Amino acid sequence: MEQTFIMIKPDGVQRGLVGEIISRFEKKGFYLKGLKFITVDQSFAEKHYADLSAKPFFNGLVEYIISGPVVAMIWEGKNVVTTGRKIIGATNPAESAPGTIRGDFAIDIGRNVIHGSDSVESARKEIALWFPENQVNWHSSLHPWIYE
Ligand code: 3AN
Repeated sequence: MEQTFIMIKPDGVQRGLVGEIISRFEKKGFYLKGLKFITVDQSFAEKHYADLSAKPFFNGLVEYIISGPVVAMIWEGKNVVTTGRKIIGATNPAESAPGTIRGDFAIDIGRNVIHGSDSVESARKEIALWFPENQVNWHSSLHPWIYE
């Protein structure tokens, strides 16, 4: 089944939003397949954001991501990449709808609380980068109550 990479950024951790964010993905019916609480270094952050290396905000973005611990997660479920992005909301919190994570908890684009993969292909790459040791294999008993 489809998987996505979700990361609660240092501001989300510092502001005590970890439980709230995990809860939103759990309540939707997605399965948590991997989770780690880590502080990454500069070269790792530059790899994660390699696609944005030409952007003027790149250095600030890397500094922000390495400024404290993050919660890195793998979530699984039907259409989880696209639906996960909807739960998160638009990149710029000024444009993210109320009810989304960024719409409810963020103001500034450079402090937007959470990251979610933007395609199945980037999810695959990000999961390989953040979880090189692979993931715990388990099946949730919720399955028959969530899917037809
Ligand atoms: P998303 O995280 O919604 O996929 P991307 O991939 O375009 O958005 O941007 C990655 C991260 O870069 C964003 N989460 C945000 O923190 C930061 N970012 C994007 N655009 C800007 C900007 N104009 N100024 C500062 N930071 C930005």
